[in-house]
Amino acid sequence: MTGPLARFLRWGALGLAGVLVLVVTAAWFSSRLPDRYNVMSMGTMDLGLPAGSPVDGHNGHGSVGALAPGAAAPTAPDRTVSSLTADPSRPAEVVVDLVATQGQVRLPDGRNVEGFALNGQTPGPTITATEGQLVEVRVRNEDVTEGMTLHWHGVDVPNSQDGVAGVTQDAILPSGHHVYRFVAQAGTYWYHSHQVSDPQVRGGLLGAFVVAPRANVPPGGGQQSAADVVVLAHTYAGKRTLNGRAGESRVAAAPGSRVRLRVINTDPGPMPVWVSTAYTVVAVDGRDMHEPGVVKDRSILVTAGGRADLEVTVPQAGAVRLQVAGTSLVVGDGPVPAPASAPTDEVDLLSYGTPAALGFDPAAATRAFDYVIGRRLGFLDGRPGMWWTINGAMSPDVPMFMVAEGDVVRMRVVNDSGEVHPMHLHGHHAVVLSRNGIRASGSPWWIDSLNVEDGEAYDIAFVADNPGIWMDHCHNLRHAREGLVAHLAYFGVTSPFVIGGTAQNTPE
Ligand SMILES: [Cu+2]
Repeated sequence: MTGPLARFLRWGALGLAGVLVLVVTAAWFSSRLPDRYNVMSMGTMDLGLPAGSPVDGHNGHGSVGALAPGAAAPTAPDRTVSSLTADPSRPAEVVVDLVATQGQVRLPDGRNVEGFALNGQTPGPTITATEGQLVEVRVRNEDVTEGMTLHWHGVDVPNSQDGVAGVTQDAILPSGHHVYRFVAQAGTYWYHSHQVSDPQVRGGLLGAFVVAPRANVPPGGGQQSAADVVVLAHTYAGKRTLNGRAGESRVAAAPGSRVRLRVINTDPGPMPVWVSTAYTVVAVDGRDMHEPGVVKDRSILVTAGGRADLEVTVPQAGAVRLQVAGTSLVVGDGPVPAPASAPTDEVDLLSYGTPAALGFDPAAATRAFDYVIGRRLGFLDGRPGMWWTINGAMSPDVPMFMVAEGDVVRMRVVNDSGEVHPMHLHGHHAVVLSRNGIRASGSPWWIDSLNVEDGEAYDIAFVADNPGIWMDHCHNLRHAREGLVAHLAYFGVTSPFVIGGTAQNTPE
């Protein structure tokens, strides 16, 4: 084609291409993060109020500190995360010293892997305490090059003890040390690094944290389990292990005894677990289930980062096999039942157990947030790719969920992203209200880690009773690195720490 029209089209196409280049360059440029920034200066404030409220939170890049005070943004005297501590004058009742190292580690099953250790081992030592005790953990980083921290996954610690580099503390650099202090809550938890957390957690910078109830009050009103076994699942060098052992391992237990198996999923994906005998799910994410029923021939899905306490009775002549795919733990001394494939039925915690009082009224919520997870093409800190979005926006323009102490908060978590996400809210336990519009009908199902499959929508609720700045993120830590991180922030709380900076704080 020749003539004026062809010329026009050629120049037009060139012009369009130019505009496109400009748009893409602008998107790339604006996605780049500064070398150091305060987490509170990023994101989009979300006040969780009905649209059209006098103070509407969706105001773009505004710094949260600059929020105009109003009915929805109470003026509390500013305090920093560092001021939110356990009673500093109270002596510790449990003191643990941990030394973090990097390099080759020997697993309990004899394999050598490249990774991280605490006191020379991975998983790190199991820390045990009794409810109400003040726990003090003194950490020294011997040679973890990029620095490290410890986060107490599922424990609703005071904010300064949350272990998130750049938000609640600086990363502990090589030859540095740090002390964590908090009051123990009963239940099954774990601890792990929250600095460069994807490779450090994969590499085994983690351990179990188990807190026995204060009195001999058994969960669900039954008898106290006679024995207590930690079952920490972690994949090292491509092989799933239980307590660091691949294949089959064994723990002793008397015939007829009741054993509480505290299953902890430290891997990035959901983990179905099944047992050769009948069992009850006595607790999930450190919270007792109310009147849990006996289940048989059903698996239970343990959310990535989540925990499930299963109670079994060791047969008079025989043993119990707990299985996670090809790896299993045999409990008892008798003949071992053969491994079995996963049952097709699954325990549904939405209707498991019986209802009980929540201690608050979700219908009286003072704030309601959406946490809608999607995925699209764009730039993340200058890198092009398919990245996660939260409420349509990509990191760092993701919501900062703003609350005041005492608020009753509802959150709708929607996954429209094509992949499963284990969503983990720090510092709080939320109760599940519904899944895909179906109301929860069983025991109160308290979670700190929630498996949200693609296409699912969960309604959850919690009381804002632990002031601070708290991560609310995907615990597939690679996804967190890819931008699936938001924060829950209390009005009036500030952080003196920065992402980046001299400590190279990199919480994801
Ligand atoms: Cu995810």
